[in-house]
Amino acid sequence: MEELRIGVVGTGAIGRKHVRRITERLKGGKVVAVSDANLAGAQAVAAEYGAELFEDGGALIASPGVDAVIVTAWDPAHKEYVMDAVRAGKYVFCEKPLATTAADCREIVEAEQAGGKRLVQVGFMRRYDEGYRRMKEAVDGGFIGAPLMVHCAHRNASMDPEYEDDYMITQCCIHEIDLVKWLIDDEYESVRVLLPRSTKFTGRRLHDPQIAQIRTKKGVCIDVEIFVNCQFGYDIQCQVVGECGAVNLPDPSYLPYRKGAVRGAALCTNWEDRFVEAYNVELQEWIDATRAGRVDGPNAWDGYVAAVTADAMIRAREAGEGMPVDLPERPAFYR
Ligand code: NAD
Ligand code: ISE
Repeated sequence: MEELRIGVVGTGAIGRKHVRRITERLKGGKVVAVSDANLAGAQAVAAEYGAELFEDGGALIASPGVDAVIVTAWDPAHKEYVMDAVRAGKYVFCEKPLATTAADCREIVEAEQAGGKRLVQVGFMRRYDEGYRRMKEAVDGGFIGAPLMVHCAHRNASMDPEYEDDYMITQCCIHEIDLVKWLIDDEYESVRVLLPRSTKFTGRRLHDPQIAQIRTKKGVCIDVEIFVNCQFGYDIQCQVVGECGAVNLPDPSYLPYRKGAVRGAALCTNWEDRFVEAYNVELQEWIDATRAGRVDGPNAWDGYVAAVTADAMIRAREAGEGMPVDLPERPAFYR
C-alpha cells in the first residue's frame, strides 16, 4: 500500500498530538481527514494540516478517501466510531478505553469476529515504552524466576475538582490493568479495592488515593496505588518481584543536579511528556502493521478484558469486598 490515508475522529488534546506526530515525525501515513463534535476545533486542525473537514465522524469513516481511522473522541463516543469502522472493514486505532462498558466492548468483539478479520487496536501505549519492554524481556527470559508480586503506582500531580471515583479505574488504572497482564503473561481471577485515608487536596466527588488489588490465575498478587492529587508530579512506578530477583521500571532520564546543598533530579509533570516516545513507537508500529494488513498491538479482546476487570473493580470498591473477574476463554480469533 502507498501512504496510509488516515482519518482522525476527535481533535482534542491527544487527537491533535497524534495528528502532529503522524505529520512531522512518523513515516508511511498521512492525516487526510478530521472530524470533531467541536467543529471549530476540527476546522483549525484541518486548515493547519491540509486535511478534509467532516462535520460527521460517521461520514469520515465511510469516505472512500480514508483507508484507516484513529478514534480520539471522548470515551462515550468510542463504541459508535469503532463499530462504524468495523462495519466498513477499515482498520481502526481507538484510544483507551475501547468503550465505557464491558457490554459495549463485547459488542465490538462480536462484530469484529462476525466480519472475520481483526481490525481494531486499542491505545494501551505503555506496551511500547522502552522501560516496560525491557522489563518484559527480563521476565520472559526468566531473569527473576517466576513472578510472584507486582507493585505499581499511578500518580498524577492534580486533577480537576470534578474528577470522579470511577475515572480512577477507567481512565488511570486501566493502563496498569492491560499492562501487567501483558508484562507477566497471565490472566486475572479476582479484584478488590482498598480506600486509604483520603487527601485534603481532592475534590468532593473523589476518594483519593485508592489501591486496586488483583489476583491472577497463576496466583500472582498485584497492587496498584492510584493517587491523582499527589502534588509532586506525574509519577509512574512498577516493580515485578520474582522467585530470585526483582525488576523495576526505569524512571525517565532527567539531568541529575547538585544545587543549593541539594542533590536532585526533576520529575515529569504530565503523561504526554512521560510517554512521548511510547506514543511515537505505538503509532509508527500501527501504521506499519496496518499497511501490511495486520493488527499487531493490543486488540479488541484486550480492550474487553480491561473493561471487564475495570467493571469488577468498580463493583468491588462499591461493595467493599472482593469480586471475581468473569471472563470467557480468549477465542482462537484473538490468540
Ligand atoms: P479532550 O477532551 O481534549 O478531547 C476529546 C474530544 O472529543 C473533544 O475535542 C470533543 O469535542 C470530542 N468529542 C466529544 N464527543 C464527540 C463525538 N460524539 N464525536 C466526535 N468528537 C467528539 O480529551 P483527550 O485528552 O484528547 O482524550 C481523548 C481520548 O483519548 C479519551 O478517550 C481519553 O481517554 C484518551 N486518552 C488516552 C491517553 C493515553 O495515554 N493513551 C491519554 C489521554 C487521553
Ligand atoms: C489519562 O487519561 C491517561 O490516559 C494517561 O495515560 C494516564 O496516565 C493519566 O493518568 C490519565 O489521566
